[in-house]
Amino acid sequence: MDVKTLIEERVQTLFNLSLKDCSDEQAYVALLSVVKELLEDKKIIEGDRKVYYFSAEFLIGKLMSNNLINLGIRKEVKDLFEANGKSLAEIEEIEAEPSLGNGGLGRLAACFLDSIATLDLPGDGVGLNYHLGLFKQVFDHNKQCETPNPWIDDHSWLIPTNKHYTVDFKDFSLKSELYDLDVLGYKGNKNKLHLFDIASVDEHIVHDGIQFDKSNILKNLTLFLYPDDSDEDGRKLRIYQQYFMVSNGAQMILEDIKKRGISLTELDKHVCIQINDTHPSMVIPELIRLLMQEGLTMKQAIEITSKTCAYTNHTILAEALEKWPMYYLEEIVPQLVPIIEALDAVASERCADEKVAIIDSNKTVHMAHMDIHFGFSINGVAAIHTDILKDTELHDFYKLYPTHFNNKTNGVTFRRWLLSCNEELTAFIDKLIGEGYKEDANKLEELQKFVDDDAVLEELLAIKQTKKEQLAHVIEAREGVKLDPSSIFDVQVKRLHEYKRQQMNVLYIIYQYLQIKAGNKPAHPITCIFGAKAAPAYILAKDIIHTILCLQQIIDNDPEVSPYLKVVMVENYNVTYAESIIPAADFSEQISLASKEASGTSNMKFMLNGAVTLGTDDGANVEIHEFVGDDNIYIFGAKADTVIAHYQNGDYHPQDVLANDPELRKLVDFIVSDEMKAIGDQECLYRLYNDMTNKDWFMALLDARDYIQTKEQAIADFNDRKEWAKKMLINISKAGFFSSDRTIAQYNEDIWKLK
Ligand code: GPQ
Repeated sequence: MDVKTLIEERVQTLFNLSLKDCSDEQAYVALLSVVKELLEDKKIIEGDRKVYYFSAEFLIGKLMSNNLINLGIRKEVKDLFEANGKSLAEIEEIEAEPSLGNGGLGRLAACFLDSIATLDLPGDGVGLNYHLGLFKQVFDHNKQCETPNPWIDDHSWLIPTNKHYTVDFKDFSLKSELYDLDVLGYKGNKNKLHLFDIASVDEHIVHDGIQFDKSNILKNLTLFLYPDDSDEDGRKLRIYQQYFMVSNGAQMILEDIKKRGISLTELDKHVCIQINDTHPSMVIPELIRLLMQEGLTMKQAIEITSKTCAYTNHTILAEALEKWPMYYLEEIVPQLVPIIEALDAVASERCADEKVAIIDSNKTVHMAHMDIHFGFSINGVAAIHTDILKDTELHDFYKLYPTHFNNKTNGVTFRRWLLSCNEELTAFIDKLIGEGYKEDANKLEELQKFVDDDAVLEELLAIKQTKKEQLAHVIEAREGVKLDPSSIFDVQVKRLHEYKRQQMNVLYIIYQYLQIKAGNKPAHPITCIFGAKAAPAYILAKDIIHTILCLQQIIDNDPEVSPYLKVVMVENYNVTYAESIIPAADFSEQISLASKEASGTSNMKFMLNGAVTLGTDDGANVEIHEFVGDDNIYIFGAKADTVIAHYQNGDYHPQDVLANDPELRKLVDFIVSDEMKAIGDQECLYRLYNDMTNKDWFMALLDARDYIQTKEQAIADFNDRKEWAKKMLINISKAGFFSSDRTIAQYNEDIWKLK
């Protein structure tokens, strides 16, 4: 039966209505039920060897649109709804976005699952089923407040399974429940995302935002992703979560191997476990423990585990490399302690230097060190990132294991970040070069032949305009803020972190504000769009949000300024929001302090959608720069080696910069001006001001001047519409390398070696 008939009949059976007469909600429920069945009928990708991607986060976004695309039926369904007076886009809105991730790391995991299935490789995700997600961000009095983000309802895609495992902690054991999500490849077969949970979790213990008793593990284990770890109970809860995730995953893998009649001594020939940053690192001692339980010697178990596990590093920020006091592990998972001690002993035989020790002299366990000593591969996520790991941050390990280090520059799935979120651009590209690029993204290069074709350039600008108008509608509906779609849409959307330097963007806004007040209008009106969540315990990040929201208010209320400058920070930025913001962007802000952004992935999504990058030579910006050339990107700021030297010499002081640049001082001073203090919280404003003027650990002042000048140049260039459209076209045509299909092919070639 064709899909149209299936849907029509389903509405009839479920609601006794015709598609024309049913509500959008009813249409959604019927569509969901049909699509779930189509997924169920898909074959599971098989192979002798399989990868398991262990990750604390899977920021998968809504699934309907993606599933329709990968089933190859989106157009049919869209037409059917249209013929019945309904909009597929509106119906897709109804789905709640799963809240299983935080930022780039989690979104990368989701893109990877899509590409693994698309390349027809056997590979499953392993994670946790957080009921209330990270948190839902709401703004109150220009401040971020956190509330629960429930997303599981009767219409979720989760598939209950009958699989259960027992996970032992020191004081109790937990029986897990496993929920699966189908991950369908583009016009292909499927893999699974396995999300572990327990039945006793109780959402009712949450009060006053996202407060709850952090010691009540039975009720809180899978409530939230990244529970506040500013106190000891919070840190211990994270260990409970991590061990629960990896023990379940490891048990599931061994069960499958045994069922297939394979000897556990052959495990590494059939399984590869990719450890996504350090959150799942305890899988190493846990797998060793389980193998020993099955009768292997410790030596055998260590050897097999080392040949099975591979580690991806996503950061060089020392504070993001997890370390746990040994006594936490003794209190929670004492069964791992002798194994970790044994691993530490083996590691120190290989190298006695404490810098590479697993357990240091303070009895702290360094999770990344365990991964590197006892995994067979360690990779960074962009060329410059891997180089910095080798040369600086992990240099001592590189000397020990030079052949284990490799780079895998990140990528994004074009199914979601072009086909699904930008139908207009997709249709236009189809018309210009055919659909081959959907299977082989490098074919986007063929767009180059239109670089002097005026009609093509004009159409590209027209599509961007359409996407900007659509975004303006979304933002008006959701935030109550009216945007001018003829202004430049300048976008910085990402987690709020000092190293990403939203505070430097703030200085630009203050600069522009003061310029306009002084009678100097910008070359083109500009709208600065932000989206960012701050970790609940990250005070300074919240101060930056407060400052942005105060500026937004001041500018909104100033008729002298608001026709030329607008600021909007959207509430609860998430994947769904990104899908309307990214296609509408003119400028892509990628302004991290060089050396600090491991890769970035929004930079890739923006270029794919024809935005031009304003960025530092950091992360994957470096590779984007190489691909598009100097004329099609705006690079500014200190280079990574300069920055690293400043840290090594301890010779960067914001006061030195300010002493030489009175103009810049005025911008910083504005943060604590009367205007700001009249509407803002003085404590927050002064805390940010004092930090920026006395510490400025991520050197925003160092690059601020260059940043402002570069952005002014970009605004001026924007006015030459034809030249700008060429930049857009070249960015799109060079985006092919950043498809996660390429990234996954490389993981497979160098690390996983699946069929
Ligand atoms: N990343 Cl360590 C996160 O989103 N969360 C984390 O905890 C860590 C890294 C990001 C990183 O900041 C980006 O530069 C990368 O593009 C992204 O991981 C994926 O590799």
